[in-house]
Amino acid sequence: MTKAKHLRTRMAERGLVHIMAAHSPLSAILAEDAGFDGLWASGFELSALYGLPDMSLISMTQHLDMLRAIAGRSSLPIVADIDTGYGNAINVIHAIGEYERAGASAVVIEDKTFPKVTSLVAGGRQELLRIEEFQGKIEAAVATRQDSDFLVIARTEALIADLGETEALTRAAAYAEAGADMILIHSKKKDPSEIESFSRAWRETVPLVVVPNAYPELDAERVKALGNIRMMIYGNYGIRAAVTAMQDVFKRIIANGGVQNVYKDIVTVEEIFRLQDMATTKANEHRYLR
Ligand code: SPV
Ligand code: MG
Repeated sequence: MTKAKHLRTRMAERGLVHIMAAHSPLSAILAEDAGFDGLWASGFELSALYGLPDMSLISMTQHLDMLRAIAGRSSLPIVADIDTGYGNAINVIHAIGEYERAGASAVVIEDKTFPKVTSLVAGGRQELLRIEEFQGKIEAAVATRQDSDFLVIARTEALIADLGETEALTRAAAYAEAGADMILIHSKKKDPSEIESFSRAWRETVPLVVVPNAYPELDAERVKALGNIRMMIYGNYGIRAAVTAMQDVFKRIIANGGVQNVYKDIVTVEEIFRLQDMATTKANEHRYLR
């Protein structure tokens, strides 16, 4: 069974899958250990890893390189965040081939113009494509995929752009008509009211995806009660967790003039060896180095 088929099966069986953001193979290994159903190859997280804002500054090649490295160290399906698809429908055709070959099981394409501006920043310049143009991009993605289980997820930024629920519903329905397997509805509101209202108003059979970054209190129980959301993506939690831990430890080392206090609060080197699968390398050394 392909990873894409596995992801679809899991959604059908469990009703809801939990997808964790990964910005590196190591964060992917940690997400798999923790029990997530899949990985989100997040543009925001990779941009932050490079110390850059998430504004189409990271190239497709950089994102693909990281996705390949992640796919090489994790058995989980990967949902690739391909932003606007790197241009028009022709760029999308190229991107789908590249991402499928790199090991992605799904892509999310958003209806913003290129270059995009990250969704949650205050006062962000949020410009949307014409509906017909974005439908062409979705149709191109669907027609290009080789594996029919590979998911094409259309993301509307209508609520992010303050265009209101009616526009969001119109766009989502148009993208479903163009062949999208799922609709990602994004919101920057601090509470989930916009998402819950959209979900209740959504009458199509195409299921929804949410990213509870701005509205953290929308948990799995509330999502399940809505009935048409099949995927939750924890969009920036990997990089925020890493930053929290590093900021704390780095500050304490400076404050304490050494590592004499922090060493017991961080994982051992042996734990890193485990994550690196050092045991296999040791066994290979024993077997092959003569
Ligand atoms: C990402 O993780 O790159 C996302 C989610 O697209 S958000 O940053 O909240 O828009
Ligand atoms: Mg993104």
